[in-house]
Amino acid sequence: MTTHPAAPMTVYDWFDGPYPARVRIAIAEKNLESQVRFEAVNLWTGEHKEPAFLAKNYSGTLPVLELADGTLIAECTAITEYLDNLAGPPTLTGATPVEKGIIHMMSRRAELEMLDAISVYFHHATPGLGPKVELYQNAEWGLRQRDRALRAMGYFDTLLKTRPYVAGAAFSMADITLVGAFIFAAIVKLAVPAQLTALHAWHERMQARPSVKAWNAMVRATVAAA
Ligand code: GTS
Repeated sequence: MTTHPAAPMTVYDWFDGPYPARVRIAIAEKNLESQVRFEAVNLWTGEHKEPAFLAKNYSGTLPVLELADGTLIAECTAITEYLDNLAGPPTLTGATPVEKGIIHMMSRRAELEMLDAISVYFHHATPGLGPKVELYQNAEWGLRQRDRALRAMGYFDTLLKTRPYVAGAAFSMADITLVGAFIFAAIVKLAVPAQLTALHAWHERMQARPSVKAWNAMVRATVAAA
């Protein structure tokens, strides 16, 4: 993904973070690449916990979207909703009331049961981002959340036997959230059991989408250039 220095919106993120990936994929799905520049905030040195960044996002997490007038929007779901309504008809967060409700529910479920659970496992039951950032760790809580994520994989496998996408007939923000969970699972080396064939088949279809391919290519290129 090319970064445009004069673009009207800024995304503060870290190039291979699973949550930042959600917003980068949404930007590509909406063809908004030329409207956005990216500014790196280094998670590994704890830059996201320093006062300058906390002034942009109280929660001290990435990503954050900054609009040309200085408005700040944090939280992947909120950023995706904004971008989806900004450009063309909403394609990621639903057009009708029922679509919006189902997509929000399924995205939240993918978040709570899998992505956030894996994140807690990473921060609590592994070295996480290192001692400078991980000031409190509770390994037992982390391991419980890892098991929660493993259970959720079974749930999403069953669900995807009956529908092509997480929220039903069409690709949506809920699929992007689950892609983020797979990215985090790969980082923490949490294997998705081979017998979950519907989940694996869905993931392969996601990997073929131009938005996800572009993200994978950007990560490979950034790592190679480092
Ligand atoms: N609910 C937030 C959202 O949806 O934006 C969660 C964001 C989040 O946890 N971001 C991670 C973070 O800032 C980035 S990454 O793990 O995907 O790379 N983590 C740093 C920390 O110290 O928690």
